[in-house]
Amino acid sequence: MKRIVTIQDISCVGKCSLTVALPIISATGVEAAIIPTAVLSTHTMFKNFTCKDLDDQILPIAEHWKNEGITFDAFYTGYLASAAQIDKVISLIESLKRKDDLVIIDPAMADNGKLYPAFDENFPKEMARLCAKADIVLPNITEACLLTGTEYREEYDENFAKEVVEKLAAQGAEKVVLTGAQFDGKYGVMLYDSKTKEFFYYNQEKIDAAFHGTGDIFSSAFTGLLVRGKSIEESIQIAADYTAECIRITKNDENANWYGVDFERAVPYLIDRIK
Ligand code: PXL
Repeated sequence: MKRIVTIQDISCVGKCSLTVALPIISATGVEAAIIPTAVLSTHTMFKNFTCKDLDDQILPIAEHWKNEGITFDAFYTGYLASAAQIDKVISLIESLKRKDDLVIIDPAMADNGKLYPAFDENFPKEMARLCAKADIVLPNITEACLLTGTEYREEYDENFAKEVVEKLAAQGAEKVVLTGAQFDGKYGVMLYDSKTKEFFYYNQEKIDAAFHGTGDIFSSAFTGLLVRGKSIEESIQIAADYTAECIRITKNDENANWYGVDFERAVPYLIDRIK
């Protein structure tokens, strides 16, 4: 059985980061090991959330695993609690990664032109150092702009999206998967492979609704599918369709929570698509 270690926070309520990564990776038929970067009472879109940084656990956990000979097919990182965690996560990957293991980085730090509340302006520069180590980096357009020092635009065209992903790849990542790529009346996911210099675009129907945690749902499904053995293009398509299905279900349920999507109800859809 393949095994992923995912490194991100545990928001006790909020349906994001580890509370979605664990069930979704499991649903893809891949083992999910974790390192919680912090424990929060809720995600940071709630007011007055608590946060305990688990920074001092990252390296001791890595050392124990190294001594036990524990290996992973992929290292998948999401929301990190502070800039100080970046070097620790880089050390962990350098210490445990074997030649063919995948490094997948979701620079979960911003959306809609704005950094998440817990981060200062220095954070994207630090996150860019981690993204430089990635086989695949999974930003939205806000994150791609912040990581490359590009001025954010609410509206942009295909050339702008291509330029930003090329710039990000030039900083070190081999492939860039830009989520929520919206231009020229289209909405979808753009893949750039810096080795072949090729682009792939998966066009989706745009659903008129925005929910927290959908980036984590896409990234978790994508990573599970890829490690399970799907091609990168197929992993993008199924993960994007699954995320859309989660949004559709949530939008159509007037009793759904405001703080996240009902990804649980679409798990059968995801499993059906894997068969
Ligand atoms: O979904 C990204 C995310 C993860 N973790 C925490 C967050 C957010 C987005 O707001 O606040 C704690």
